[in-house]
Amino acid sequence: MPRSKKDILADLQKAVETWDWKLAEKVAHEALEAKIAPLDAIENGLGKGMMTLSDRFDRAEVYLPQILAASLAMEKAMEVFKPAMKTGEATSKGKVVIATVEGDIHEIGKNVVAALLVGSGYTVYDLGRDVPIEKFIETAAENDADVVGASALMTTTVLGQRDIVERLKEEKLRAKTIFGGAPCTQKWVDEIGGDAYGENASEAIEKIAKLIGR
Ligand code: B12
Repeated sequence: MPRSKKDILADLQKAVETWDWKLAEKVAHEALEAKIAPLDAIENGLGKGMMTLSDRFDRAEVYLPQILAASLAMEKAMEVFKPAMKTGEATSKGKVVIATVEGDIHEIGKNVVAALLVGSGYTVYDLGRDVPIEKFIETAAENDADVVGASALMTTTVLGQRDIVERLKEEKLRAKTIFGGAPCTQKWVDEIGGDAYGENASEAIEKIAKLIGR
């Protein structure tokens, strides 16, 4: 008997929480067979697992090796979902450059946002993690990007987001900006003159749609 969507999502969450990449891969395939939308599975299964694990890490109940193993489980499952996320839409909803700023190797949240953007029909230039500010600017200029998004997970690297706003202005590029990551807040984005703040991936998608306005 096929399992319910609720059970499958719960198992995706569990696979990340228990850093079990074999389970993550297996249940990701099961989710596709059960016709669960990849975006749903990523946000409400895998993503939830990473969020609860983050909280446990903050309470020192788990440590970096477990977090690393959980990231791997998440990545393995994302690989399974990726081919199913090609939208097939003839026209792109807009061009978005996204990456994690220089000095910062955290990429799980950025990957979730990028995956949701691809799945929602945007053309995404995902530059990866630990990306120099100039690379954001160059890519935005070369592709006439509509939006530049940057993730920063540390109080030290969040400053890179401010540099992006400044450099885009200096180069007179038309791209709007959106920022996210643990130390980033609406207040910070207002302070640096950014255009939007995304607390989570769904909010990121919503706000990017507004920024592009088509
Ligand atoms: C996973 C993790 C790691 C993994 C990263 C694996 C990977 N491939 O990404 C590993 C183990 C490698 C790691 C390493 C380190 N980490 Co770490 N890590 C975390 C942890 C536990 C969870 C982050 C995460 O993935 N969350 C799950 C995702 C889904 O959530 P998210 O990232 O917040 O993303 C969501 C939103 O923020 C938003 N969002 C994210 N990006 C963007 C971008 C845009 C444009 C938008 C709109 C929205 C958006 O949408 C996402 C989806 O909902 C956090 C704790 C925390 N509370 O965040 C610490 C944390 C970020 N790490 C921390 C530290 C200190 C480090 C290390 C320096 C540790 C060390 N001593 O070596 C190194 C970093 C080295 C470096 N130069 O970068 C600190 C940072 C403290 C600070 N100074 O600010 C934290 C806060 C832990 C802590 N409480 O101390 N880490």
